[in-house]
Amino acid sequence: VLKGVLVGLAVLGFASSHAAPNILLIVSDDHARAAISAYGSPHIQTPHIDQLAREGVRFDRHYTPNPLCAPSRAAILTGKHAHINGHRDNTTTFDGDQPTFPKALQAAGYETAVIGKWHLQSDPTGFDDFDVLPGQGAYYDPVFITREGRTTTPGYVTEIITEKSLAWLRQPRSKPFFLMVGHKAPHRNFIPSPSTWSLFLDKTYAEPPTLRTDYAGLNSMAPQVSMRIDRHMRLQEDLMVQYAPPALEGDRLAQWQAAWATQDQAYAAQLEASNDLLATNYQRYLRNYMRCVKSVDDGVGALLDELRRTGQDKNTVVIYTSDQGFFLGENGWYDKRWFYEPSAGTPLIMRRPGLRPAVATALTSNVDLAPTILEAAGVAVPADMQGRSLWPVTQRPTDLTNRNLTYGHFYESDDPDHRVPRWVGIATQRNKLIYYYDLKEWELFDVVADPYEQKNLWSLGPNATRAELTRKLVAEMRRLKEDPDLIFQVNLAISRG
Ligand code: SGN
Ligand code: CA
Repeated sequence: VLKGVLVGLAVLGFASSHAAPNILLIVSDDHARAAISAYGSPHIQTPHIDQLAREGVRFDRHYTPNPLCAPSRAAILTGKHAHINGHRDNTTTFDGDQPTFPKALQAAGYETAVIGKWHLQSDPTGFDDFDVLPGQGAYYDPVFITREGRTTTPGYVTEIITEKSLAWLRQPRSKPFFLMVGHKAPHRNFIPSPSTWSLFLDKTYAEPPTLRTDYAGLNSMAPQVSMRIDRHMRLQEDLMVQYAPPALEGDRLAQWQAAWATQDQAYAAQLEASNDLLATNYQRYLRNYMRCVKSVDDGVGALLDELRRTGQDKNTVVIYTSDQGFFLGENGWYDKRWFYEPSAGTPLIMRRPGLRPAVATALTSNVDLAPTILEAAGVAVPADMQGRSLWPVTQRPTDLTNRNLTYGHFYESDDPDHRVPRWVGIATQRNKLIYYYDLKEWELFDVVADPYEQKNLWSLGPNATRAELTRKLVAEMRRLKEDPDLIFQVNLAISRG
């Protein structure tokens, strides 16, 4: 560790002129890039996340290797892929005995805490303090788990997590801190705060060009998955028509009902007038999702204000990301799991004091966060971490231009709710190659010419690009020590063309 610190101090101008920096990592849940104005969202203004982007590095090709909540979080903590850290799906209990970056920070003298969404079933390890939601947590009157046990906190989850985080930041301390703030929002079922119930009523959300795709260019499961905004969103629990969160009773229930009655009527009237369930549901879905995002952005603003008020902004690295993205109507869908851009593509913004703002187009992954944070702290990165530090980009954005590939693997095979087929895939600057190994089907996209990923070029037959990409996929699987049986299957499928 000492050697790592010395190397870190020698390399980093920032770290050598300051004490070890504080680190604030904010991880929201299912927050699509398309719902952040810094990423060009037509749907919402997120001024506080935008401020981070204006003052930091915005990563435009950042991905989660496994577009599902718990595996993505395990990848963040360990810097390793699911087949190495053991966390392949949402039903697994995280092995908290394995090395993680919070443990390494703690060993290097950091005070560490995690507040909010955790979703890894076992109690957090590597954190001096934890105050986390059980499982998915609740939007209203959530239960939190600490070392002392479980308590119900009245109120709205995003605001409570922000308040708890502010309180933790205000505790006196002599050590540098690492705080991981996990927001539940804007996760399904997109229940907004009383402060946003009546927002965006006049807004009409632009429909993505693929809202009404016929799936003709895609794999055979794409038209069949249970992710359709018109067919699968539940009128009450998802669209919140004639619905109220179970926790609300008495006056709070009456207030909810008063605020929603006219919105429910407007929904019914729009449906009646248009006879277009997809368009009507889409508007209703996006409005509630964006309300949830608004609370997350406000929470980011409150934390940034607190750092500024205390002068800690000058010595704190702030990172904003999500566990993965989310479909906001692309392919007619909500939810995630696919390697397609809205789902596996993930926001990542990183600010450090004194940084020259930049946009990074390198292909990066959630497994890179652990080594990045360790390097930022001047702590040696364990050799077996599979991610690679993004910290150099905060010195010279061009340093990452050699990052030209990212890997993903989705494992869930028995989920009756969504039915997304398992896959392995790589993304490069120009292409995405996906192999659905249960379907034995391939997809190859030119993401530059076809950013909405509608034209599967695999069907054009063998060619040089295809040969090169399949070679790269197998090489990456070998490098990452993937299951040899799976590598064998992939090779076999390639040889059969
Ligand atoms: C719940 C949601 C799903 C979501 C999974 C996993 N359904 O089951 O929409 O994909 O969680 O999400 S809901 O009816 O409970 O809202 S994850 O982010 O935790 O992976
Ligand atoms: Ca998630």
